[in-house]
Amino acid sequence: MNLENKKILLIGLAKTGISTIKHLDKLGESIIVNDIKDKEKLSDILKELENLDNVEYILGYHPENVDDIDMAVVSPGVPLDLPFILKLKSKNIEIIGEVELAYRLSNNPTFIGITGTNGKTTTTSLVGEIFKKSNVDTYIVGNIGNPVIDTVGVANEKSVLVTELSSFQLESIDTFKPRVSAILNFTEDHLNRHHTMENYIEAKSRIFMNQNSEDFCILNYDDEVVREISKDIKAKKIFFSRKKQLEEGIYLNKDNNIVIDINDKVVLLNKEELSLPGNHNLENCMAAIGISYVSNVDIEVIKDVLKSFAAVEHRQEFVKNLNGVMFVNDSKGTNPDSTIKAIQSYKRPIILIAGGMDKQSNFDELLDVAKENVKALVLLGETASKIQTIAKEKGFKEIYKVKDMKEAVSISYKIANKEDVVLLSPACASWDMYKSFEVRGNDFKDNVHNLK
Ligand code: UMA
Repeated sequence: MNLENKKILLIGLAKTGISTIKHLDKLGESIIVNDIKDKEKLSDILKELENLDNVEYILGYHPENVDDIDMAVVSPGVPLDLPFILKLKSKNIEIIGEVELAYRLSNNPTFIGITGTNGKTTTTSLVGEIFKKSNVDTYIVGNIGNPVIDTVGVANEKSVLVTELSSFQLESIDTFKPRVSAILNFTEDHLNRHHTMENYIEAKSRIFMNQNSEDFCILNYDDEVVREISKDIKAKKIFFSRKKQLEEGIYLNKDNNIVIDINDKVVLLNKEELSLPGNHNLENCMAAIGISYVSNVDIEVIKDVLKSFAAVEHRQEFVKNLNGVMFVNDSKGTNPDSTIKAIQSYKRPIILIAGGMDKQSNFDELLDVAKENVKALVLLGETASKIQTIAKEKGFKEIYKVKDMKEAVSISYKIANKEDVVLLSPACASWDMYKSFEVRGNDFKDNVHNLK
């Protein structure tokens, strides 16, 4: 990719922006950096970048004048329908995301792309672990929290980049072509950004748009939308199912053994041998099996990892058992469906700490499921009142609205009996109260550890 003499506008100065600027600066490019946040709010980041030469900043607003820009690189969190982005588009200025930029600048590593509403992080971590255990030069990158551009100049044609891809990141790819892609599931999420479910599905479907018959796409047969969009896929399709014995693909047989039936028939292991609990994790494991199998990974390595893999931080993470009360951190549960899956993983009574930034999600189904075994709701953040109103309509009696995590944890512990689970699974993004879901999860864990 030739960036010579191009004036590049980089939008968003957080994780993605910082990594991108550092890389472009190393290449000697001149960059204009723009963020809606002002100088004061970004002071720590600006300090970190103060030694860079070719950077000009426009901070506190998005610019009106975009005349001398040749190309724009957007961070995932920046909506593509902002008026100033539309203006760039109308002037035919190329707009790409960091994933696309990293792909173009990379030295031909094998890209694996994983998307879906829920399970992305777990599947990405599982696949990463499988490749690492196979002694492959592996990088676990993308939405999981590691910008892909950090691998440019380090990864080579022997490396594998296991890339978690959000709808936000996929919206701004153009030529990105993974060797193996995977689509796990679709449920409602990010409607405040994509406006309709159709737009959300369309954004995620971009993962396979550049793939051809040499590539692979691993797909969840049990998800109706995934089945529907699979009609447009040119890559070799490998379906997995935990509900149906497929003619070809990966499935569960009547003895609960996971079977790979692609070229040969391999009975891999029993469902009970998987280290991760719950049906949703069974699906994540099946996706990871599909990705690894078509990448020619040794079956024994796949098996070993699936038997021993420990949960990902902030994803149904066991925190502490205090006097028989189990505390679980699922701060990565940032949409109702993800929280439903967490609730369904426990047979014991649950005290659910939920609420956060309003993404215009619908909480009806979550609260219907919650009636089974959630005995109390502890609500915080922007959506607390909205969830409370629906919960009352559905007959919930024990509802507590709290101001912060400290109060949420202390009330939960006060009302918990032995054998209860106190589960933080907010069903909402964290950005109304925290910088990220990780900071929210850590706040929960700190407060749990401080309980007497
Ligand atoms: N900004 C603007 N104008 C806007 C919106 C944002 O200037 O209209 C600025 C903000 O002021 C801020 C910067 O953009 O300074 C933030 O950029 P960003 O939101 O893209 O944040 P990054 O730190 O770069 O993190 C992004 C992903 N964030 C989002 O998609 C919101 C991270 O995913 C990802 O880990 C990281 O890149 C590295 O690839 C997080 C996430 O929450 C985990 N993802 C969503 C999810 O999983 O549900 C999609």
